[in-house]
Amino acid sequence: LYSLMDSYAKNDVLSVQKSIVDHVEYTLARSRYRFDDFEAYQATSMSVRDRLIESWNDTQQYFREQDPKRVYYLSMEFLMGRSLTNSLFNLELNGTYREALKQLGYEMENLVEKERDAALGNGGLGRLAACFLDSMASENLPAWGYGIRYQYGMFRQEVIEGFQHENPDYWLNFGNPWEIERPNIAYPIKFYGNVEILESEGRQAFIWNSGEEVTAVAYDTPIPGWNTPNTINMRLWSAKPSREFDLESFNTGDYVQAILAKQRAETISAVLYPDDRTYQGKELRLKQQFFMVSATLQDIIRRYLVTHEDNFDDFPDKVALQLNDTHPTIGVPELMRLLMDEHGLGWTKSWDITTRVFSFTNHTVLPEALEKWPVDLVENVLPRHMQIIYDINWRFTQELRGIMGDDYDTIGRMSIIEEGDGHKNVRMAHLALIASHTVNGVAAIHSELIKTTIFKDFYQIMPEKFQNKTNGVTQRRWLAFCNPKLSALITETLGTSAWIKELDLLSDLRLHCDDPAFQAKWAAVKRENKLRLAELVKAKTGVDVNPNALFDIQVKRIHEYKRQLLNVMYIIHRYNALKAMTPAEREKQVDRVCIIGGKAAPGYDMAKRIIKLVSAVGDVVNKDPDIGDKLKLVFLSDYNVSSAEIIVPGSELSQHISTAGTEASGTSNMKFAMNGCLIIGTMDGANVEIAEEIGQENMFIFGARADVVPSLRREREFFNVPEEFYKIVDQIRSGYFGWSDFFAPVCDAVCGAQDYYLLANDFNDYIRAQEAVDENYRNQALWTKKSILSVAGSGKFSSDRTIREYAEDIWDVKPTKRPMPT
Ligand code: DL6
Repeated sequence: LYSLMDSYAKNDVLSVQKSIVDHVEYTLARSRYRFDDFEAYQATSMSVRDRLIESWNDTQQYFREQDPKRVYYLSMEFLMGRSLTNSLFNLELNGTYREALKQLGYEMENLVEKERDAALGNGGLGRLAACFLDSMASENLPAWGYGIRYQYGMFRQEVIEGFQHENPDYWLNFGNPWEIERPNIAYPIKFYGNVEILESEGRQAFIWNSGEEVTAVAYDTPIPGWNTPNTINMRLWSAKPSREFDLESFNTGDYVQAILAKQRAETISAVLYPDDRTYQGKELRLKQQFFMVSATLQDIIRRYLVTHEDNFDDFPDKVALQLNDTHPTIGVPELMRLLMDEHGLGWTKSWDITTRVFSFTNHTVLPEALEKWPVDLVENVLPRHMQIIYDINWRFTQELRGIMGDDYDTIGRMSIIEEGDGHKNVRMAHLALIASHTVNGVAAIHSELIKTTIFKDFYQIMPEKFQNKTNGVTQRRWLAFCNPKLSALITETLGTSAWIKELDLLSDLRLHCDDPAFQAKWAAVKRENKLRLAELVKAKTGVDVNPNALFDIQVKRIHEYKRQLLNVMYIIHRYNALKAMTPAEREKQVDRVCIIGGKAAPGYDMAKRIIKLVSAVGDVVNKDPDIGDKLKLVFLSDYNVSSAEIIVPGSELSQHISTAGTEASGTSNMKFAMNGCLIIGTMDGANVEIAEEIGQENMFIFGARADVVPSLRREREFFNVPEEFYKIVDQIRSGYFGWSDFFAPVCDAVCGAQDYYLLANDFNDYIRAQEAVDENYRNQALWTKKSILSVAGSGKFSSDRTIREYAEDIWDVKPTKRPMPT
């Protein structure tokens, strides 16, 4: 068999050209003599996909033969971005395809722009899942990602006169060349109905008579690793009408109603919920979650049984299931149901299996983001699952009584069922915690915080479950391919490109940080990347920015806790200070271009007002003739993976300024540091570990530390708030930037007891840190040195390292690399 594994698809320029042109002619049915850039993109992608499919098939075949323990990453979000350049990079075929296309009369750059981002995620959590897939493939893990193939991904943001508009992202409009539909891999997914209990021979059987049934159909996307023949799989489920179901309505003559009911099935995988901040209790969202996990578990069990007949004894030794936050947690009662009701196992055995396969990652300590589903809703949509959840809870609370006796307060706090105001809720985090063998936070500080806040009671009785797994990002996408110039300089300097796999090797750059010749090359690369970013700013906003200015960036979802407002208030402070100077004094100041970008959840009123404020302040500052190039502020709309690939390499200062204790980790901080951008930030999330790795002296750290934040909130009267803070609030309130009524709630939110995120408290220290930024920037040699040291210190933040830790400490899965084709 392995002799056949030699690639059928040849990778020389001529063969690549032939495969592209064949796809133009036979797949797209266009003329090989005349096809446009979009068609060229499609054909090129399909040609690349052919190569991926071969290695995908061979990898899966190898996994089947070796039968190692496998890990499945269950996530409601995968924020993949574009695939063409990433795949070519990982296959190391970039040069060949570029040349092949050039000879055909096409430029790779133009084709790349034709690809729509696959934006099946909100932000950090979804992008982390995408980085993890890349690392799992590159680390040769027998791993798959499972999720939903939303027809509408994250909305496209348009900002018109400062107001956010959400446009649907129908990314599949012109097809998606990267996916492979598998109509033969389909599972029935049931909802609603009732549960019948049949008694026979002293045993109870539970029959779930569903009230609605849809079919989950698999779509596979091959995920190539770097410098390995392994290609793993991302399997996304799409909802289709079930074939058997509802035949009756057809037969009773209500033909049109029956068709409409079938169409409704497709809405389950229609749209990604664009809010990563609050749980909303929407029935459709619960159906989406169940749809994803039910299809996934049926698929995993089916594959397992192919080699293990009807014996589940080895299941926990062959399967690890990672819950990406609580979103897939309904998988816990679903696995119990499948094992007990469909495969005839008893409760004890099923629970033993369940608790040995699941592990759970928490991504937030914000209480409003913790999912709680109303019991009534779960009972209605998933009646059998509600019974199982009650059973799990009953057994768990009995255990607690054994441990803590009649301490009903604690037992009530820990129960899966929250009772109150006549409403009952299912606390999904508690269910996930109870059923998982491990729970982890995503940065050291966050993993400690969950032990003392949201999961305190659980930590007291099951401390052994708690771990930390500091996030990481893939250096393939976030350095090697998004910043080719820096990447080339690093490889030239280190004398090896091995850092693309072993990111710790970057530490050797420290040896060169004081070398003026190296610094000059480094600075030249940054300047080129800044020019690219300046072009993007011009194209998106019409504003010309001075490439000699310091490029200062804050791009991320708009949230009060991330404190974009603090940034804007500082910009107003800077503007006021410049205005108060004489022209001669002004001339001496560092020029700044401030770029803010990010999407607000459509229902998040305050976030939308903050976007408007950014744009209103920008309008005043950018048009002020006294200010000129000294200060610019732009809001960059529709921040997404592809724009980040230009923004990150081109930035010099990036802001990660959440109130300490609120940002679980952050991952863009890692991307910026890896691209030689200095960080201004609080001691929050992964900033703490970034400071350990690259040195606090190479960052601009400010603000209250997490341990004092709770007491600061209680003791506001002792705040040392600069008078200027309230002057700026009044300046906004009084209409200096227009829209005074509209901005009133924004102003109220940072005054007195309302200032939950402590902007007033941190303002002075933030100004101090910003002044240090200017001072450092004036000394370009010092700045460049710090930029080099940032990159040198970012080795820890490779998602390869994170994934190795998950594999060893949580999943117990081993690399399974297929033999290199000869
Ligand atoms: O772990 C990935 C990412 C962290 O880096 C961010 O700090 C955190 O805010 C984000 N969390 C979410 C919220 N999701 N939920 N639930 O996206 O996760």
